[in-house]
Amino acid sequence: MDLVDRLMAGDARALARAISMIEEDVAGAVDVLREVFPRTGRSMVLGVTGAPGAGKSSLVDRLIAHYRARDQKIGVVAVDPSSAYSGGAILGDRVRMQEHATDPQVFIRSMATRGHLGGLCRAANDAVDLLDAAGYDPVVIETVGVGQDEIEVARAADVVGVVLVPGMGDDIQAIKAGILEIADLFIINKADLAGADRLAADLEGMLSLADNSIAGALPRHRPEILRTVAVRDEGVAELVERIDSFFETSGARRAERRRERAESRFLSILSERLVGRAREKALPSTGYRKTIEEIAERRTDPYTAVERVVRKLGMS
Ligand SMILES: Nc1nc2c(ncn2[C@@H]2O[C@H](COP(=O)(O)OP(=O)(O)OP(=O)(O)O)[C@@H](O)[C@H]2O)c(=O)[nH]1
Ligand SMILES: [Mg+2]
Repeated sequence: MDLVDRLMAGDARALARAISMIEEDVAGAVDVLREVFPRTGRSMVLGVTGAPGAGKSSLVDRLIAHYRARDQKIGVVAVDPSSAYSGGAILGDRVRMQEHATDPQVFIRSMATRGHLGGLCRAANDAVDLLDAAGYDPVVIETVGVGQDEIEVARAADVVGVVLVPGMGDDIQAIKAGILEIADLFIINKADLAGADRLAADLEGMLSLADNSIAGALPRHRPEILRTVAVRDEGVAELVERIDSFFETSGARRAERRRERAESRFLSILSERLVGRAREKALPSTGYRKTIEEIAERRTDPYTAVERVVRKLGMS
């Protein structure tokens, strides 16, 4: 059997191998994706994002237990965009979710990148497709909230849970506008710590303001606020219930999101390819460095430099 057949038959090693191929961007990775693609779009994709240390992995660990109790096969992709800068990988997650490491119905994978963030975003989307094709449902994407990147990754999800922690003072101010737009559920984790009530109240206030200012194509669903204590499994059963009901009732929004996702995937692959071709064809590495130098020294403006490349490609 070839890799794709094995993957779709539920062989976890084949799945792991395929994800590595995507991560390493090796030849053949695209063929794998092309082949699995018609078998994707069936799983519920759940995004879990929040600040470093908010308890995302602990929460996901509990979610795994709940979905397993319902006999669902669950896949987790943990993405850490910040590790792109340090070049490190995510070590904690393996440990945090170790309890499930031997369960063949649970697949956990951490992803980091050696290249650029756009690449990580694409790889994460592709990994979700592979897990979906392999029959994992739900597929969870855990991303660390460090900036715009996790918002991009979370966009790949059907349901997005934003994890917050009480007692961080100006936490609310730190919530970026983009997060507000993508959040379907706010999860106040570590609700055992002081300040959960205040955080909930602040959040309510912020959502009321946002109700009046965010205009969307569809009537805006007001995100619910839930409380959990992941380490004690408190509030997690309710969270699973809210996720289910959100998924069931958000068909129109989900369809819209899937279209947005299709568009952003298409455009990002297109631009990656076009830039790649441009550099290959019109800017051999010496030419590339020379161009950057010229712009840096302000001998050429960036628009003219790009125009030169476009002309050279016969595209203008
Ligand atoms: N008091 C308390 N501690 C918690 C709770 N949930 C998680 N923790 C602790 O918070 C710490 C961070 O938990 P993680 O699950 O690793 O958090 P994370 O958001 O995945 O962290 P990163 O992936 O590093 O961003 C751990 O020491 C957990 O034991 C909770 O509900 N209450
Ligand atoms: Mg984590």
